[in-house]
Amino acid sequence: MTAQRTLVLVKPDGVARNLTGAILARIEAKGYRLAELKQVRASREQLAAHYAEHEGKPFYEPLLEFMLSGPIVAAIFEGERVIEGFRSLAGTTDPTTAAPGSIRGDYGRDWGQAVQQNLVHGSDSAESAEREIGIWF
Ligand code: IDP
Ligand code: MG
Repeated sequence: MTAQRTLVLVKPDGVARNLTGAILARIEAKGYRLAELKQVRASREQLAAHYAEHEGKPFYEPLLEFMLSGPIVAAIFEGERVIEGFRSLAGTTDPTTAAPGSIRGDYGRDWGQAVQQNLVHGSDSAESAEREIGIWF
């Protein structure tokens, strides 16, 4: 069996704050292999596909606007249980209360639109990972 894959996005806040290298370094340091990497400007269509599960929620439109606001770095990382391993490194969704030591806990906070600017995305299941990798690569 090939090692598990996950899609990681460094969101526009992470790129704008020059945290891309620091974030990728944490994932590599945990032992996951960087398989693909690129910087992109997302299209609305890509984001609508990526965030389809959230369509209709109050934060959906502002989330798309945020994700369109600047470059994103997309990566594929590989390794045993990398999906849950990266979600643990990222920390919980709300950066204000994400555990210190996690990416969101160490670098994130509420900048005015609570929860939204939380630096990273990581796939939440093997099915999501394959679907999302198809959107970005
Ligand atoms: P996750 O990124 O931890 O998997 P999801 O619930 O899948 O969290 O939400 C997707 C993204 O939508 C979050 O990472 C965050 O940027 C944004 N988001 C989630 N909940 C809220 C909210 O209540 N207000 C504003 N933005 C939110
Ligand atoms: Mg999610």
